Amino acid sequence: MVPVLVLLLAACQGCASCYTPNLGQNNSQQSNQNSSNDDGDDPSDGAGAGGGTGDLPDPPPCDVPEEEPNDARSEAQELPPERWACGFISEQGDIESFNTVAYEDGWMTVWARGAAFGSTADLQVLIEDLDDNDNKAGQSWMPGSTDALLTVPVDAGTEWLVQVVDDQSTYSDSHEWQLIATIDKPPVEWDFSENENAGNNAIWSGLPLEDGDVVYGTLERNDQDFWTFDVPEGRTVVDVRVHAWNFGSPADTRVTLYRPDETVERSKSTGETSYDRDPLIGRTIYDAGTWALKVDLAGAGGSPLYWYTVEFGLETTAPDTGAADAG
Ligand SMILES: [Ca+2]
Ligand SMILES: [Ca+2]
Ligand SMILES: [Ca+2]
Ligand SMILES: [Ca+2]
Repeated sequence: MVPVLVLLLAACQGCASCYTPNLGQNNSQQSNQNSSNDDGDDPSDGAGAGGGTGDLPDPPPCDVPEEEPNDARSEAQELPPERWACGFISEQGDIESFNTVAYEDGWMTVWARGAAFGSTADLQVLIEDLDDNDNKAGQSWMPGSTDALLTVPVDAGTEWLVQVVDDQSTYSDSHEWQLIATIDKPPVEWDFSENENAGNNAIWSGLPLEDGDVVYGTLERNDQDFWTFDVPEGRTVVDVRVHAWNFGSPADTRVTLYRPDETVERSKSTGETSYDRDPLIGRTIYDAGTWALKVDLAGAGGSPLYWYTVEFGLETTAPDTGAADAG
């Protein structure tokens, strides 16, 4: 489901009705009372609407409606995997707290949604491993949407605190939200992972990259991950493409290219637009030798949940271009 969710979200930023989960279909309280109304009124004229149910509120539109107070972690409600919770950011500083369990190894997606049904909330979601308070992340996702989504690697049996807040600290009776946690396969693929044990915080100690490699790493607080690559004589085009934020990682990353003399060739924290937080670098370079590529965080945070991949490309053309014209 994760790739499907991501694709659906990515395909329709800002649209009003991209994904319509099966909400509330099991609520048996709905509408059966009206059958006792045998006065012959045209049922479509609406004149007697609601008359049979008195002051009863609408049935909750989800499996786990919030039960205030739920602000404190000690008040967290249980949220089973694959079930929707729902409620309202209804007062200043309102926090909605849930506990969920990763029932298998995989990647957990936590999605707080509101945009598709006209919520006025700008949602932010926060997660924290209940056994390791440093293993936490938050995100107010994504450009073009007021929803929030996190996709992070989790181990089977880990228990998580999941909280929803309004990113702007506003509230109202139209700050409605819905929340789900699911486990699925990783949203990206890679060839090999970083090796922190080899000391990749130092410039020349990172693993070597070759054309076509896709590599994976995570960014703890104050972490930096170096990789190296060899540039032959000639004209070389280097392509670096990070996948993180756009696939639900909390990591807002930055990429820096270092020349063989350790000076900076290029540093970038955005993609094709300034709103794209996944860096993209396409650069023509001429200095032969061993180069370094650094990935670190442009934004705050850092934990084992702050994952990224780098797609690396390196293409060199012959060093003697122009020689034919000389003769
Ligand atoms: Ca609430
Ligand atoms: Ca609350
Ligand atoms: Ca790392
Ligand atoms: Ca590192």
